[in-house]
Amino acid sequence: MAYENIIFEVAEGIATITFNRPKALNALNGDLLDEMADALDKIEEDEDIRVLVLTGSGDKSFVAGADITELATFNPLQAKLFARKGLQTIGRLQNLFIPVIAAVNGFALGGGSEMALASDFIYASENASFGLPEIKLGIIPGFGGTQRLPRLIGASMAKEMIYTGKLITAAEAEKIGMVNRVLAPDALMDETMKTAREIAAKGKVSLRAAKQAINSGLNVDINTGCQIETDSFAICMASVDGKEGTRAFIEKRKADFKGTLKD
Ligand code: DAK
Repeated sequence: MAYENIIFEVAEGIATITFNRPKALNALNGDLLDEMADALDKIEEDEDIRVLVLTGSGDKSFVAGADITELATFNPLQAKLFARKGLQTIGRLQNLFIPVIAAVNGFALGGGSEMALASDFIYASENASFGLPEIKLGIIPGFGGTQRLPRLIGASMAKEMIYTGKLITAAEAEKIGMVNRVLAPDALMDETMKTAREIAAKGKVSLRAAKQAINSGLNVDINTGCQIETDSFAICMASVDGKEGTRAFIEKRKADFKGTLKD
């Protein structure tokens, strides 16, 4: 599939999807979601890809939400199809085997904030802003924002943001634990890639196990969560990477993780 609404690149085991509709501040339309689904298929099929980075083209916007111009044209069936596409794509991001980092370089509004929230963590440039402004359009978030935001920053903070639709700055987002780091705009991608490379050097099986244990554990009681962790730990110990990591420590050398899920 040829991409017109995203740029998909892979280098050093790191895939990057750049939302690329700068004239509409990278708003999410149906075609973009189709292209993203195709790129996620490629990522899932490629054993060598260890980390996914999401960002927006230009310096003004990550994603300014769902494409309101397109939304306004939908009949109920089209609205349902769009909602299904978006939910599937965002669900796939959250459950992708590899870690996903959102490098937010400007507006992350509505579906854009929701896309970032489905990533494993967020780095933001100083000029980034976040918000779920759907209430101003007479609707509510539909790509999981009412669920993921309260889990991340607490119900009170999330309710204030969702009920008012107000935007918050990157600094405020960092203060409430929505973003991990705030960086100068020209340092955002360098620092994101630095972290992506650091993660990419780890074992793919253990990264997957850690992501699965954390994500699944957040939705269950702590005893069940610890059981999930135990099962995931056992899988790591049986893996090539688990054996290599412990052997490398004993032999006082750097571990050479193969990153394969096949063994
Ligand atoms: N959609 C389409 N075009 C957009 C857009 C958007 N979300 N945001 C910006 N643009 C376009 C503008 O129309 C403008 O186009 P031209 O007029 O140049 O043709 C261009 O991008 C530049 O925008 P502005 O001229 O407005 O730039 P400013 O710097 O003045 O303002 C802004 C930037 C981001 C504050 C402003 O553009 C803005 O408020 N944009 C809308 C943000 C917003 O409300 N986002 C939330 C969208 S609703 C669902 C699932 C999900 C959703 C719904 C349902 N289900 C599962 C059912 C999601 C809903 C949303 O995300």
